[in-house]
Amino acid sequence: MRNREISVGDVFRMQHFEKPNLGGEYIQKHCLPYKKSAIIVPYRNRKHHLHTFLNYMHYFLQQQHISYRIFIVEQNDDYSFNRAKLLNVGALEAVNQNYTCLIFSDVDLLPLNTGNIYACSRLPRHMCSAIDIFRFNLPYEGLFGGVISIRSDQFKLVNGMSNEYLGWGGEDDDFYRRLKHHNITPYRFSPQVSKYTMLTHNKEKPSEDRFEKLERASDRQQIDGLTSLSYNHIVKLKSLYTHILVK
Ligand code: NGS
Repeated sequence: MRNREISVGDVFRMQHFEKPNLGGEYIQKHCLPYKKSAIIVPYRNRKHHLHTFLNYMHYFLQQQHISYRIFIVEQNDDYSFNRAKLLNVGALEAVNQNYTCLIFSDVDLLPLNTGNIYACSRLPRHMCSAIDIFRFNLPYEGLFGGVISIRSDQFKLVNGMSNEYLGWGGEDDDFYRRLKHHNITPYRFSPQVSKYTMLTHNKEKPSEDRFEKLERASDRQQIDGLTSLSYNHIVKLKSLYTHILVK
């Protein structure tokens, strides 16, 4: 496969893709998959983005000749959005279905280079270092949010993400610290390959206690994460994705 850059205009054009299996699973027909990628998306209340994301991502991922399934993990209450907890839930569901490669993606981020492979390697990867709204510049070196890949064994090793970040900001920095604590340093592909476009939306108000939580991040690592995760959920198989509704 040759790397190909996709123009932002083409992102919004309806592109052809093969119909995935019910639940948004796509299995390569011409080679047995060695590994399958779980694309896990925390979600609430952004129907328009979801529609664009699903149609574009199936098209994009199928260019990469990988096997994958898209999981949409939706928060079904009016409390502040808990992005990291939704990712923990999605990861557990994916692991239960034998996925060993986890790709966490926000619903508003669309990759523009087919060389940005949605698969896992030895180290976790920050996949979206060059986003158009930041003029394709990385805001800071330790940024580990937006779209990342990580193997499920590494995710379990660091006890997943913290469940305690309500509202916008900080949970990804906390996760980065967990990895560093275990001497795992994420890496990046070149900015050219890591190009994304972000779908437009109003900026959310940052949560007020995120810095306070971050300060005590390492104290909580053992007790706050996959080991303390409790939730109720319903799983439904939709034509383009597996829907996990979480309370
Ligand atoms: C940091 C946030 C991160 C966030 C990053 C990029 O300031 O959670 O900005 O945000 N950390 C804290 O607030 C402690 S972005 O510019 O992409 O909207 O991911």
